Amino acid sequence: MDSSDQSMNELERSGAKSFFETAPPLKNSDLISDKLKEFVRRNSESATPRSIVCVTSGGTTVPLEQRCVRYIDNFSSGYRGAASTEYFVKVGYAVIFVHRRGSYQPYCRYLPEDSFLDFVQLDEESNIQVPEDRAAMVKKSIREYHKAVGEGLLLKLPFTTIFEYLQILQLVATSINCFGCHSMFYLAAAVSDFYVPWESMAEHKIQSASGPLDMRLNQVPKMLSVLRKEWAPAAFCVSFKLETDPDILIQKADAALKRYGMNVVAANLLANYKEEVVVVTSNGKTIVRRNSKDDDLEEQLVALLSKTHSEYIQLVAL
Ligand code: 9Z3
Repeated sequence: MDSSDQSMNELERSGAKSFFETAPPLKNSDLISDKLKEFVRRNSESATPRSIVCVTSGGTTVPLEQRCVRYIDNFSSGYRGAASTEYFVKVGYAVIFVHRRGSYQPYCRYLPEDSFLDFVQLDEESNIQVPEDRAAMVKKSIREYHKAVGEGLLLKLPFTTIFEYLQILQLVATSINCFGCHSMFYLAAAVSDFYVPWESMAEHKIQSASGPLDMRLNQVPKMLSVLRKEWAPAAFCVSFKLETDPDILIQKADAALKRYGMNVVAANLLANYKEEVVVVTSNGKTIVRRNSKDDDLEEQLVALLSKTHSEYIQLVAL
């Protein structure tokens, strides 16, 4: 490691430290820790050694006021994270689904686009019925969701702001550190790069009578480095890189792979992210394409990643 790497580490470490020191304290942090402890206990006691994955999903917000009326948001519906969660459970992972409140949820991805009222009706005695053409799908969702939760394979933790997201990610990372190389981070959430520090944020609603709004945003510390180096050094880490310019996508993904020590960077373009993701590793690049409009690209992506993760576990065990 040369001295510029070392000073970079120091900068990242101190940036992360001051971010957490000045962030508003996470509400329910004791409850979240208890849930994590129980989830980890259940999955580390299971007869067959289980791998665990933290899937992050949806966009983080950046509040502009402490009593927040306005905020900056990041693009992400949470569909990718919700779909991937289902496929991770299917291939045998226990999943901690860290998601934006109100975003897509696993096992009911037809909501919120369609109202749940479209899936139920009342018969003459006012009993709830599911229309025949929807019954098979609803039954499958109920069965799979309750099976995942009942078997202790799914824990859902919601966030809204960048402050909540990073504090929850830290709690998750330190809680599952005991899984070592059997843990994976699948960071599909769209995370703000800029934010207003809590102490310099207006308390009350910013008034328009004061004229045009002039504000300076600080850079969010690069937490991928901290995750990799401090919170979960043995984990298999997959981050996503989203760009709009095809000419810089792969170059940025390569840079993220090296700079943050990721095992995989899944690179996608806003224009076609549902159809194509380039999986970038130090061994090369693989393009994952959706087979048809009725398929989820996430099924193939999760299959490829769980295979690459197994190879990583074998390598570490040598
Ligand atoms: C992604 O690139 C995801 O694939 C999408 C999924 C957000 C495009 P949807 O939730 O969309 O299915 O609607 N996520 C990562 C985006 C991101 O913020 N990456 C950072 C970056 O590109 C690195 S952490 O710099």
